Amino acid sequence: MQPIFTDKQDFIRQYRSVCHYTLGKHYEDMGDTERYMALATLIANKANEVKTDNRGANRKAVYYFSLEFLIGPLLDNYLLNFGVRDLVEEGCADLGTPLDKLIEKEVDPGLGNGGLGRLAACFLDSMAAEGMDGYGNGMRYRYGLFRQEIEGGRQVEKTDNWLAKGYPWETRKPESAVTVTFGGHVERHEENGRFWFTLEGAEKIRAVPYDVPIVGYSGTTVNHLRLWSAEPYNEDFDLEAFNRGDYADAMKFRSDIEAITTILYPNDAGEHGRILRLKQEYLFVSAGLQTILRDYIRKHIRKGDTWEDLPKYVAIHTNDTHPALCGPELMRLLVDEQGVDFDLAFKIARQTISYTNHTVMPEALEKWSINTLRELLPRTYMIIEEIDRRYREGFPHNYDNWYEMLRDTAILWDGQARMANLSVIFSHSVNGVSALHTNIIENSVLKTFYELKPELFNNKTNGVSHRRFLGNANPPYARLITSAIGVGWLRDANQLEGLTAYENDASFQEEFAASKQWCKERLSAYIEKTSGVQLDTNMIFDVQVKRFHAYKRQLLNAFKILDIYNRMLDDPNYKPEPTAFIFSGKAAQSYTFAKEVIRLINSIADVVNNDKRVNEYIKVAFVPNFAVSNAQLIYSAADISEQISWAGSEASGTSNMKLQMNGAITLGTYDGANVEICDLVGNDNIKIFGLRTEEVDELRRNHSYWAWDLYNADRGRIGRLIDMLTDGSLARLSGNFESVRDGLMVNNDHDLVLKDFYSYAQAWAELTDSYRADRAAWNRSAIHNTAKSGYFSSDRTIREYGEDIWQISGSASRD
Ligand code: 26V
Repeated sequence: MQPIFTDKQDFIRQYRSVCHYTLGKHYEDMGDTERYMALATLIANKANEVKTDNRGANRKAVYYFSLEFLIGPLLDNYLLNFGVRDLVEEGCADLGTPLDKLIEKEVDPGLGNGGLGRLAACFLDSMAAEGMDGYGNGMRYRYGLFRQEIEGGRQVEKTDNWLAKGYPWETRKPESAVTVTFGGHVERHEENGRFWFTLEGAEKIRAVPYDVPIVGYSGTTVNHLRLWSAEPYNEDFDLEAFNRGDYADAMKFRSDIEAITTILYPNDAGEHGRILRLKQEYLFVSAGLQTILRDYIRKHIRKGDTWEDLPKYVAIHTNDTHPALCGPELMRLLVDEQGVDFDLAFKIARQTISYTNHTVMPEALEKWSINTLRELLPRTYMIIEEIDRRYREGFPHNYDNWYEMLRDTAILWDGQARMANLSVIFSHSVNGVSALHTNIIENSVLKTFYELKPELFNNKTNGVSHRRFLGNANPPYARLITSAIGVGWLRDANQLEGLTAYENDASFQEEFAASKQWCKERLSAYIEKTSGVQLDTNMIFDVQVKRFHAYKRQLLNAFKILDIYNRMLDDPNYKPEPTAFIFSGKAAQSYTFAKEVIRLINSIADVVNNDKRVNEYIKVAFVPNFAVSNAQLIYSAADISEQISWAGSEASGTSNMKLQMNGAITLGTYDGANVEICDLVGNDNIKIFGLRTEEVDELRRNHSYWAWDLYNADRGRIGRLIDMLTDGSLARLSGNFESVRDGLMVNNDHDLVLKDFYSYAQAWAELTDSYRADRAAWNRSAIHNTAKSGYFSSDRTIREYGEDIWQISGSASRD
């Protein structure tokens, strides 16, 4: 692979020339945003030039279908992957604006909610790094997930107009547009005993793709992420209405259609806009599949392969149930448009499609009303109905409880289509995202399917892009690691294991501490700018950053802080190890409880940070608008990683992995991938607390937990925390917290916040005591955490998907 720039001078010359021909200006006449735009355009052009058409047509490709891709800023990552980061940094410094200043100008597209969307982006990075033909298929939302501002402690949602200045990484591909239809009715035709179906009178929509190049590490493989945008099928609008002055009427056709790709639905969005959400799911599924089949005809059918060969060349992966219509839609295209026999089409679909489940929360399992499906997608629904009918017909009756088993697994039941069941029935592989989670789906969420077909199920423990979340996010630590073990860890994260040889090295420990200090200073400057809170960088940085959700228990963390506060006020001799508690994350607009927890944390911050009696010891900061870009600043600066969901609730978690990589010690429950972190780093290098999954299950089965018992038994501590929610102690900023109190005391503390409280408070005290007692030991443990984090590179995860599910291996050599 030729380097994209031969040297610094070559880079400067090409950069200047892009300034000139794309923006029509000299570098010297541009502001920083324009300079960023020109640099991003230059790198995007380089990526598009590599765009890997150098592969044989006979290689298998995987298409990763996801409604969410949280790709984050790309420039810094692509410079690293192309191996020109240092050279470009020097070139930019020579020219005038330092690279860091340009990187700050990049938008961070909010095309996802949280872990699921970021995982999809990490997978794109790893597929390209591993040299796989791996493509993303998703949606180009006009507005990303809302921008979060905090006013009076409350989350306020503002539109995220990420495309306002244009997006230099995307290329519109009108020549690859396809037609997607909604509504209409199905007509049956028959000729010589053969029959077929057509869809009549449907509304046509034009789906136009925008491609974003995905640059793999070393720059040899460049794949793409294809994002679909909905546009009118034709522009024959009502000229008469327009001429009458009824502009809104004349243009209504346009806004109805464009609505499909206008916004990203927030997780836990409630009932609003459900039909629009279903249209989104169908649009990117149908458009993506049409593209795949069109390519397959060109590359394979014309050369003599048959449709039966499709699974040899194509794997389609569905990220949760959002793309679940892939199965029936692929069948529709094969049967109606390519004349493939129904049974064969089903077989092809199953061999091609695989599915990952990402949650055990019952409210997140998608269901659609049969009436809605039938009306919106008459022909695709017909196929679902036929597959469901055959499933029932062929269901084994040799089980005593066959009826219950059928009820659990059929696609259609009680007027609803259950998308998880649809996904399982149309897939050859179903996986969970951590060992514990896979266990739970096998033994409860999808239990009956597991009984019927255990061979379908497998685990793929999540991973994260170590290049982005360590290499880009933590420059001083990345340099230190490279100076110790060489640069090979960027390609092969397992090489981080080599750091175990340095764990006990005093000077390495000191340099690690210095890199942490640098990151803390960078973060505290950011926090001061964005939330006005000043943090002392000598404090422990204790971090909980993720979506706000009851099961993730930010409330437990908030109670711990209040408890430390109370104890300090009661006992002037009690001095905790100075700690900054840092929170960040969004709550869904309609998720009242989660939003109240955000307001609570900001109210606690208001009280604690303004109380001179305590604020040399404890500080609380809420970082607004959590996104990939500020996440990178936070992970790298953390000492303690809070992973405190109740056991059995968090499918995997991925911030736990990103924080571990950066040398933070996990304070967590035995949940999700925390279990595997614990196995890898050993009990001495993690702090586990709280009920185990089996204990939670048992307590829920026996109804043996009564929150009021804890309140009454400990009025002075637990009771006091509850009372503070409503007695005005925290009300100064924006009032009391009645609904939070009700969640605990009226709904009997569903998320076991009070139940796990003592164990948690004690674990925190022990962990921070150990920080105070022996800093060298702490640093050793932190370095050990990094050394053992190679397993959590998404490169490893992707290799496992490739081998076990997709039957694809990458071309990247692992030297
Ligand atoms: C559900 C819905 C429902 C309605 C509208 C939008 C929407 C968007 C997403 C979801 C499901 C979210 C599931 C999810 O995010 N799971 C997370 O996946 C991570 C990657 O596997 C994992 O680390 C987290 O533990 C898991 O919560």
